[in-house]
Amino acid sequence: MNYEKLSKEVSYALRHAPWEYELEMDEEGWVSIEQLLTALNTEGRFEYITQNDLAVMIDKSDKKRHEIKAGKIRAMYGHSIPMHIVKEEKIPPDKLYHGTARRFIESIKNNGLLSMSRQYVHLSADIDTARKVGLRRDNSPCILEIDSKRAYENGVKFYHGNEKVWLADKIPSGYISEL
Ligand code: HQG
Repeated sequence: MNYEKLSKEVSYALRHAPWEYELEMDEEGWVSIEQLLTALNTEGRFEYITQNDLAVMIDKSDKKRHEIKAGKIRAMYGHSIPMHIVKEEKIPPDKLYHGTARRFIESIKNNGLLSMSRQYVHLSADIDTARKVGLRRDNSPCILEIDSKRAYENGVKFYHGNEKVWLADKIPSGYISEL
């Protein structure tokens, strides 16, 4: 089984296009594993996929992107679908980080960090993770430090993604500095 390819397709289904797979998603992003397996196995792009394959996929992945609970599966972050996915609000650590391309810095300084095509701004718990995120878009990414303590105290909401990924609403530029 190509678990990386499977993870990409499951992320696509759960973050961006559940309707293409006829999935009923609840407001926290959960879908029935049975529905997902039926769609994937009907499509026939993979060998026959079982619930255990989904568990192995999550286990082998470099990042914790999905979670399984009580016969359901969901993406932990990354959503772009029109239906709002409710995330658990959480008090952030004092500092968070965001790795991005140098070409976006000017706009981020002017407009703050925006969620762009996703539902939330994505932040990293540590600099190393932020650098990896930034490397997706720039060979020499820029790492931004977010004064999340002050932002939180002033009413910016933060949410749990996974142990490395934090989510937030718009971060105004006054809380952002370049490392
Ligand atoms: C940028 C991956 C101009 C922002 C990663 C980013 C992450 C602005 C891009 C997760 C802006 C959006 C999310 C502004 C933000 N002007 N550009 N005002 N505000 N941007 O992919 O954070 O492997 O939606 O800097 O590792 O890069 O898929 O967000 O460059 O955890 O599991 O707009 O996706 O995880 O890009 O990445 P994205 P992201 P997976």
